[in-house]
Amino acid sequence: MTHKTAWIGLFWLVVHAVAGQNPSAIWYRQPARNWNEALPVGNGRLGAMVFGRAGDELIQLNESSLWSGGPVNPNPNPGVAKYLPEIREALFREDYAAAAKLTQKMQGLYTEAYQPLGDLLLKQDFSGLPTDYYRDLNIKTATSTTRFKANGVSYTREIFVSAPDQVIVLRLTADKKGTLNVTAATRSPHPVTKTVAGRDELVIRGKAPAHADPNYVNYNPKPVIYGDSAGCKGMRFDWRVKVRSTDGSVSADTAGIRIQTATEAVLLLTAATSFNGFDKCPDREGRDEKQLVDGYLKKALPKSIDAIRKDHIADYQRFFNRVSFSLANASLVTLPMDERLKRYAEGGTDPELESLYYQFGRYLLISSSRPGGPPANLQGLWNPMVRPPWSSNYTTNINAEMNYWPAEMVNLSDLHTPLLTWIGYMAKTGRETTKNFYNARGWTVHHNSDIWGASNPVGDKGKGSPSWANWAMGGAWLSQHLYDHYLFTGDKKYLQDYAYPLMKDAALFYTDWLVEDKQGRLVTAPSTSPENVFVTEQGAKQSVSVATTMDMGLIWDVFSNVIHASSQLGIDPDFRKELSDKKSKLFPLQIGKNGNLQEWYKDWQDEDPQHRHVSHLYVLHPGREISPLTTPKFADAARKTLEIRGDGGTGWSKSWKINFWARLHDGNHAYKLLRELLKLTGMEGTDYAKGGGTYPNLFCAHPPFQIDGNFGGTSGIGEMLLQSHDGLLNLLPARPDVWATGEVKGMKARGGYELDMSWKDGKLTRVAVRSALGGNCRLRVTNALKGDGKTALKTAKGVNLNTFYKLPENRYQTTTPETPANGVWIYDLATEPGKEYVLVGGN
Ligand code: FUC
Repeated sequence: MTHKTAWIGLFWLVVHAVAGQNPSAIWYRQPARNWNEALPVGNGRLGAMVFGRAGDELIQLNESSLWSGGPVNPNPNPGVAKYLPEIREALFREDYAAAAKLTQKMQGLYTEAYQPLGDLLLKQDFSGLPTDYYRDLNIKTATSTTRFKANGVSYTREIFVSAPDQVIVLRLTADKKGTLNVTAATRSPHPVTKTVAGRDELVIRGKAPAHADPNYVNYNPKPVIYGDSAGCKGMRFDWRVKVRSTDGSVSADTAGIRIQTATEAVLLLTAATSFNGFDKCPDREGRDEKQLVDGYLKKALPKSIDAIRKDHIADYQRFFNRVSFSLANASLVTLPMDERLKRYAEGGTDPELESLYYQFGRYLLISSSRPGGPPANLQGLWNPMVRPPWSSNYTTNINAEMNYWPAEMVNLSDLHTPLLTWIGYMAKTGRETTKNFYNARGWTVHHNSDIWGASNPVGDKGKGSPSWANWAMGGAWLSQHLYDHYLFTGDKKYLQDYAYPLMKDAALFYTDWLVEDKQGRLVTAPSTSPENVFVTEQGAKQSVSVATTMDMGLIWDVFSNVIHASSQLGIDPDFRKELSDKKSKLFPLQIGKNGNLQEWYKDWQDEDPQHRHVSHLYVLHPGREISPLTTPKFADAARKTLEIRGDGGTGWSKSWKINFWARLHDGNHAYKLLRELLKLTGMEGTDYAKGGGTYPNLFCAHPPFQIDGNFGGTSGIGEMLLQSHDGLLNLLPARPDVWATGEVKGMKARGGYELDMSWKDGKLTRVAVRSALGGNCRLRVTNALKGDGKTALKTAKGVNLNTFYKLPENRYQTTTPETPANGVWIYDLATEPGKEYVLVGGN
């Protein structure tokens, strides 16, 4: 070995060692063998999955507004409202089969599907196999790097997606002058035209399908349709690949751009679509996508790569750096991620993997959900398929909301806004839906939506199962997001001008949707418990009945929130009174013969007692009707329900269960499920290929990949560390024993509080509370704290006067959150806006 190769060898060792030590790097020793090993980068709008292959690199690309279809048909199945009285009649004579048949008639069309843009392919010819291979995703800088050695040259590829400059930047370098020879080609799953601009730019133009069937619909001869004779549907896109700079020679034809004898090359990629809003024909009324792309390139091209990178990192870190989280203890940080997950699944200790997973959820939200764009969909931003699983759309019976559970608490409130904005669009189509399908006022969304704000019950006019298609509760669940954003930020203007009118109109729908049963209780009919099936006394398997627990819980929630919001705003006293009256007449929560919280109207058996949906526990999480601090008897019943449901389940189901157990203050059980969520799956040649868990790239496996499980996992960890939904701030309410020592900084709580917490050997040692809105900050902790001299802590007494912590009327409440308990300290801290308070404990 010459001195030189020895030095290069040492250099690689150092690079690897340093990268391996970096707790923010997700790294590997080999390229991705499939999509679930590729690494996601994105700026909310433009996304890429980087495979990191040496000789034939594949970078799969997305643009967040590229969907099939066009504006919804507001009345796709006219006249079906006439079935509603018949359905109710059948339900009240307990003829569930007849009710289900009629309910199925009340269906509209399926949603459209999120579309891929295409692939960038980089070809480099080498003799022999590359060595010294390394690739990573650094979530501290939102950059992915691939390095390898071939023909005695070290090549590096760096890729990041800039939000300030709206371009994907790809920088290719060789460590020996003139040894970079590469061809960049493109392909798209859609029909496109390719042209060359100048000698260094590819222009790819095409159209998304006018319609794409969901992947589970298989009865149409043409499931994907391109072209719309009306000139409305079929979104146009314009995608460019341009060599920004290189010291080599460049030539291009439609087969690709060739860069030769270079040492460095910087490629800029960007794209735009003609999407012009949920209610505009993307073709005829579309935006000028060419002009948009030209604008992005014009702005980015004069900037140096260092300037683009600097602005990208600053932009990304203004979100990412708001929160830090670390757990003490030995970890497997020096291993590549696939190896690390494997060791973890075998029982290895890796607290840094757990904190990284939490931060990875934040990374994904920052990368897939930016104001102005559509919300993160079922796969966030990343999808290679024209007919992706479940259309990669918004499933509102759990998945779309789960994506945004962490947003407020992980200090990314501003990235919640894409969902909040789209709720407004869904409400617009939703008003037509309630009128046309039910002759009702207000709005709602059924279990599926898309970029067009679809809200009708899907099912293709009678072909879908009512167990999922006819669930009319999306408006209630989404309204919780509208209100939580207010509770965390205290933004009254937003509440008054935007959120409250939408929440009020959602509640209005439910005032029409509820009917009285024979005993005068208010019930929903028809009613389902997402996607579950019950077994009647006669042994029949049915899904449509009356007043499921989830329905009642969701209506309790939206009514409670509208009551609170209207009193905060000092408006609508009559409506408030109506909602209060109706709330007190809602069909009650029931405890079943097994001590569980009942899912159904009657104490029926489930067809599948371990069904992945645990919809009736909505009241525990993300709802707040049940809590160990206010309704202990019902919290015990919820626990029993979870025990019966079991710990199994798909990715998102396990994530939800982490949140449930955290809300039951059982950190060890939540932690057990977190470990299971992180179970490596989908690896070729291992035993981990069964069931849900985590892919080598840290994406959550339903399977297939759904991003909800990632976000639900981050939210679950958040709920283990801090809760603020039931009358006070509960610090470390579900800390597992193994997280004995740690620190989290920058978490948010309702009422505009931001918290830092450090703990050692299970005891809080330092808490910093930053108050944005002032008011009484009531803290529940499990060891004594005292002010640091300037700060006065008082033992909490009476009702918390902070209005953000006012508990709704709750007929199941038997105790108050401030009730003294063994091993618990509850303090009041008077806060002023803009001030920080430091509390110390532990001695
Ligand atoms: C619901 C779930 C499925 C899947 C789909 C996207 O229908 O029941 O498991 O997550 O949404």
